[in-house]
Amino acid sequence: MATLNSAYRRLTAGYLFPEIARRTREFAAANPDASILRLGIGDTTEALVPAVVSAMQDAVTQLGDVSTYSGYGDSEGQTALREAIAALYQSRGADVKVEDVFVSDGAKSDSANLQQIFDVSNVVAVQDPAYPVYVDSNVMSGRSGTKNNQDQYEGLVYMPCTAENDFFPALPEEKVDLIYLCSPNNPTGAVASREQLQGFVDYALEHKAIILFDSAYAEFIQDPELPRSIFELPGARKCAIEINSFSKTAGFTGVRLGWCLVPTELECEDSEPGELHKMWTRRQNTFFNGASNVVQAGGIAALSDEGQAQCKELIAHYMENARIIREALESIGLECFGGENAPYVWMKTPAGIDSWSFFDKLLGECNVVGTPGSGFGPSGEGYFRLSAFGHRENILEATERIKTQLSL
Ligand code: PL4
Repeated sequence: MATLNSAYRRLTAGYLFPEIARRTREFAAANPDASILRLGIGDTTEALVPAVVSAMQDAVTQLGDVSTYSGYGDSEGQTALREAIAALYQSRGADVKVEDVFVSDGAKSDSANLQQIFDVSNVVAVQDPAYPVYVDSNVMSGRSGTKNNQDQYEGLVYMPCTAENDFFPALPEEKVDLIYLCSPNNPTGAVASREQLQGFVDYALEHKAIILFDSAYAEFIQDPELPRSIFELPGARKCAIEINSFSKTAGFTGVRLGWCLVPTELECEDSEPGELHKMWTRRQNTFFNGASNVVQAGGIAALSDEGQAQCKELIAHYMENARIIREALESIGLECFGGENAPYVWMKTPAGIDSWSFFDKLLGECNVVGTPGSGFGPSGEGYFRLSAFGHRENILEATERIKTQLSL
C-alpha cells in the first residue's frame, strides 16, 4: 500500500507565481478589454544575444552530422563550460576551482535539490521575505511543522529583512544549520556588503553550519565595492555553496542553464574532508543526466568575451527599466528600495494597504501586474515588488499609468 508524502499537506497555499498568473487570468477574463502589463514574474523578455544564438545553432548542426554527433555528457557539465564558469569567478578574485562547478538546469532546482545531502533534522534559516522555493521545498522535504498564526512554518527560522535593518538580517540568535542567503536579493533588491556576508561566514564556521548562497542576480550589481560571490570572502570555501544561473544575465529563463559551486573543502558537523563534495557528485550522477548539450554550448558562448559584452548590454537595458520604475514611483510619493543593484524595485504599499489588496488595486486601476510582498514571507506584508524584466515600451506605459491612474 503506497502512502503519500504528508509533508506536502503542510503547505498552506499554492506556489506564488502560478497564483499570480491565475489571478491575472481571472481578471483578464472578467475585463476582456483591459490591456494588461506584466511586471509581476521576473521573466526575461529581450532576445538571446547573437553570440549565444550562433553557438546554439552550430551545436544543433553538429548534432545533425554523424561525425560530430554527441549523446549523454557528464552530469557535472561539459569541462569547457565548467572551466569558463570557474574562470569568471577567478577573474574577480573569488576562490573557485573547476571541480567545484556543477552545471544544472537552473538555480531553482539546485536551491531545492541541494538539501538532499543534508539530514532532514537540520534547522533551516531563511531571509524573510525570500524567493519562495527555499521555504516551500524545505516544508515539502519534511524540515518544518505546520504554519503558525504568524504565518511562519514551525521549525524554520525566519530572519526578518525590513527597512529597519536595510533588508539584511541579523545573525540568528539560535544555532541553525542551513542558511539561505540571496544577494542581490529577490525580492527586496538589497545587496549584502562584504562585512555583512563575512558575519554570516564567521557564524557558519563557528557553528559548522552551511550557507546556501543564491547569486542569480550577481551580474546586476553596479557598485564595484559590493561582493558578487560569497567566495570573495575568506573562509567561505569551508562553509558555503553558491547557486547561480544564466536565466537573468543571458535571458535563459526558457532555455534553462545554471550551476552551483560545491567546494571540495566544504564541511559540516559530521562530515569527513571532501565528503560533501563527493556526496553532491554522487547525487547528481544518480539523479541528473546533465544539461542539454545545445544549451551548454550557449552557456559557453555567453561567457566568451563577445557574449559577456552582449549580455552586459542586456543587463544595462533591464537596469534602466529599474531606474525608470523607481523614479516613477518616487515621483508620486511612494517609498522605494532596490532597483539600483538589482532588477527588482521593492516599494512600501501606500496608506498601509496589505500586499494582496494593493495587487488588486494596481491591476484594477492601472491594469498592471506586480507581486505582493507577503507572497515572499510574512515580513514582506505591506510591501510590493515590481520587476524590471520588460520591454521598454511596456515599462514606460506601465509607469505612466501608475503616475496618472493610481489613486493614492
Ligand atoms: C518564476 C533568487 C523569478 N517560474 O531560472 P532559474 O531556475 O535559474 O532561477 C530561478 C530563481 C532562482 N533564484 C532566485 C530567483 O529569483 C529565481 C527566479 N525568480 C521571480 O520572479 O522571483 C521567477 C519566478 C519561476 C520560478 O518559480 O522560479
